[in-house]
Amino acid sequence: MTLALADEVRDAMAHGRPVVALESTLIAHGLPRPRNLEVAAELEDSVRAAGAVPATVAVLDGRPHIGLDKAQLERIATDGSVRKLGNRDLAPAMADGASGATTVSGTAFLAARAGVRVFATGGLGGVHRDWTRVQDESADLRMLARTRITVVCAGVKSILDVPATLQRLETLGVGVVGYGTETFPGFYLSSSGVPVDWTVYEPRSVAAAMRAQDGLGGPDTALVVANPVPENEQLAPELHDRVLAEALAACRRDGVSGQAVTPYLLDYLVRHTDGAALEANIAAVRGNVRLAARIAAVWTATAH
Ligand code: PSU
Ligand code: MN
Repeated sequence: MTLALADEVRDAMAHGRPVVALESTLIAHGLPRPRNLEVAAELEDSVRAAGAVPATVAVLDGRPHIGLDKAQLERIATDGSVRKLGNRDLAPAMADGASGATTVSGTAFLAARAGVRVFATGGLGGVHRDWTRVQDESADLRMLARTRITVVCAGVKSILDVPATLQRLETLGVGVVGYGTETFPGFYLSSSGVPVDWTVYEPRSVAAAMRAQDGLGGPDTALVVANPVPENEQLAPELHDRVLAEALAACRRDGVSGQAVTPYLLDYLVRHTDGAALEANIAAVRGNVRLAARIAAVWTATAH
């Protein structure tokens, strides 16, 4: 079999128990060491505490893994040679025997292949600011347009052009629901200020939308559950806006492009906010993982 499923994950799926896929690029390339390994382990624990099984997704020595053991998770978090793998990188990485952390696009694809329906991350990739000059749009969007998976996130990263990204999601036919909010979250910020068309307040409402999606059939598109970071844990908005402007200028000045852009900007924000951006990012991911576990629990209890 091409995919290596952890025993625990295989077992849970065979018995209809909840599984939550977790993305690994945020661990390997989004959070600084050594905090990243602590967070990775904490996220897995919180999925377990909620009665679900965590399945962190990554490619190890050319083999896609759905669920990692402790040593494998440690490798993703600490080995500096671990690559960043979007969906398009999976085949070359496999052929090359390479190891890499998967982005939202890579994770969504592999998780769906393995039959995992619920997935948690921090913030989605999207359309970058300055898109009229540089055509940088994350592969996350296109993958979400062709994968039936429910992604719990704190919106899209605020380093992006948020209205343009939401417009793209609409064009691509990807469903977006705010969780307990009428505005789309802003990743580090509780709100991006942009309204959402749909708001849900309970995990069972998300599961109901998933069931409706299955009932309809039709295109395999994702359902984005946009869950804001709590206001008391967000990055102070003025600080966010000021440092982000500096970060974008520095990124342009340094000529950073392609896959390196997102990690560069996230790192800049952490270093120039005295770690406050890191705390907000972790708080957002934590909340998403907890919510994803609750959604997965209702989903397995009521579906099929
Ligand atoms: N969420 C975070 N930190 C991250 C990411 C998400 O809190 O680093 C990652 C995800 O893997 C997402 C990627 O898919 O950033 C987007 O990268 P790009 O813009 O290069 O597509
Ligand atoms: Mn990009």
